[in-house]
Amino acid sequence: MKEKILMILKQNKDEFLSGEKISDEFGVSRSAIWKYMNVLKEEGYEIESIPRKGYRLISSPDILTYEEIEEYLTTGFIGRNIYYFDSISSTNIKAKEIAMENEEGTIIIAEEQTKGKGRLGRNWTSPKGKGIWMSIILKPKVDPIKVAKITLIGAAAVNQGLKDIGINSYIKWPNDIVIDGKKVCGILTEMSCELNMINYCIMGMGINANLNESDFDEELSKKATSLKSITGNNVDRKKLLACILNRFEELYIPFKERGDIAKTIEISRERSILIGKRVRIIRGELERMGTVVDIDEEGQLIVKYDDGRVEEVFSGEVSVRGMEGYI
Ligand code: BT5
Repeated sequence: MKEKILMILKQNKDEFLSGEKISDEFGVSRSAIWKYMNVLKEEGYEIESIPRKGYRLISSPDILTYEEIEEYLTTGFIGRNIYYFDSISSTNIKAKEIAMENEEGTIIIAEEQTKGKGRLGRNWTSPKGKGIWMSIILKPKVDPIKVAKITLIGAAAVNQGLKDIGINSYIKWPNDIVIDGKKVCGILTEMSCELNMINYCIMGMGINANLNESDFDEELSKKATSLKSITGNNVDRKKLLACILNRFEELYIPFKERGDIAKTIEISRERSILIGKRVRIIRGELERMGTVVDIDEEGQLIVKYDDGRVEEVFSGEVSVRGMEGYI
């Protein structure tokens, strides 16, 4: 009911809605409406109430609930079912817990993660109300070996979503988005599968929207930054989130239906920060130097090693670093 009242307030923004009208529309008492209004106010909605005139929505809080992003969403199924948390250990962990009983496209989103995860057991800094920390539940009927491609689709979607709000970024294959040589987004894809069938796949995205430099410790601030630091302004997290989800669905549907990632590869190449660069490819203890030549049709990185050999690097468990540091 609270969501319905919020919707009608939003639809009539700038106008007063009488308690009677809301009460007739939804068949609840006027005192119940008054209580819902108070709950909304506690959540940060600014609502003016004047006797005999009614209620008027003045402003909405900066939170990433379905009600707040819906107006920007154009998707069919991605982001149409959202679990929203003020604080959580990790959205990927929660997504795994509820993946089996929720449909594809369901999203878990939190204002803060207390145990945000990176790849290979690393941590992900996720302070409250400043980033976009979310996981998407996916159930593609493809061979489990193809799941690494979902990370590439995610990266391309973030790059395009940023472009939609006027921010230029680069893709650092396979899972980072980079601006001014620093990381603004990381992606962690995990899955549960049987021999040749995926039960579910979780794509987690962390986007540093409005973090301040002081949100990163000294070590991290050498390689991480936020959209706010780059643009000098707070970005609209609601709009950005919706743009990313819209772009993700566009790129994911051809993959899900026909295994087609042509558009994703086109974006990955065009916006690649690695092609032409000298890099270190790190696999466990092993480190090799080479130059990135291309990204192939399957989304593999083509590297020419210093000994002259050319190899395809499959995203799996490698880290790619620049000669001196992160890039
Ligand atoms: C990643 O791992 O980049 C994947 C990050 C995925 C985070 C999302 S948030 C929502 C969802 N729920 C989760 O629990 N996780 C996902 P990796 O490539 O391993 O990079 C991790 C490294 O990035 C760390 O070791 C740090 O050096 C650095 N790092 C940590 N927090 C960062 C941040 N907020 N911004 C940029 N770099 C960060």
